[in-house]
Amino acid sequence: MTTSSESPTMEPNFYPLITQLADVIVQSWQQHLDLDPFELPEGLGYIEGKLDDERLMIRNTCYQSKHFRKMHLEMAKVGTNLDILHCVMFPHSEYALPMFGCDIVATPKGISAAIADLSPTNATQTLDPVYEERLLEGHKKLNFSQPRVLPEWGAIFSKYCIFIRPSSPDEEQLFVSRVQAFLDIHCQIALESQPLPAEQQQIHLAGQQNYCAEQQKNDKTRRILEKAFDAEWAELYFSQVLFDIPA
Ligand code: BLA
Repeated sequence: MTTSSESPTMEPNFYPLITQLADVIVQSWQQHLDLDPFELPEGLGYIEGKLDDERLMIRNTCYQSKHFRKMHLEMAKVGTNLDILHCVMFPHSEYALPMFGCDIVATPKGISAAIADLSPTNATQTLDPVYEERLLEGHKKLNFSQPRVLPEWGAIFSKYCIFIRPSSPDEEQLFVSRVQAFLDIHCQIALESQPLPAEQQQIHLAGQQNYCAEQQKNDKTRRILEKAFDAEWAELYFSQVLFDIPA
């Protein structure tokens, strides 16, 4: 394994939807929010490992803002057969905000999984009515031909969660436009939100802790990381980079 904070000199080629969505995400953050850099733990910004003699390359981009403790975008390449986009926006728990999360898993045959959600952090596992109001209209118009069934730990997601295998370029673009809508809605509502009284902040902190604990049950992600590195490193990466539980 080698770890380095430097970017590769060669720009890797990702599955086109991954590059497109990464641009949409970063542009949306830049458009709506005042961004400051967020430093990932030492040595975990740019990573290379080996998986079945194939290269694993992980590139992380990370920011913070007034309302978000950490906005993390990861693009990963596993050999020549698997491209991954992973993104999570962790709110500061002073605010009653949900978690934005998105994951795309692409193979040369197409995308096997595309998932995006605004996931509740409150005690009732429901979204605030201001989110409901803005999400409902667009949700009714969505029609994907290959919806996928969430794993057991997927109870953390909202009823607006999209989990699909896109079956055409049109469906890929429908997915991107829905993620764009999630980001616009989320950033706009975040900018208008005020800090909660201290006793209510605890609820949203617990909600984020639960979200991270459940996401860490994703064996498919863990297996990839364990094969490329080892179990100990996978645990470190899961708990310090992908889903670090805010203290
Ligand atoms: C599924 N995630 C997967 C799969 C792989 C990864 C290989 C299986 C694809 C399939 O079933 O078709 C791999 N994802 C990764 C890796 C990283 C990654 C290696 O992010 C990072 C290094 N996952 C998330 C986030 C969400 C998420 C933020 O990271 C949701 C907001 C969801 N990924 C998610 C879900 C599945 C998945 C629900 C399906 C799991 C299952 O079917 O059991």
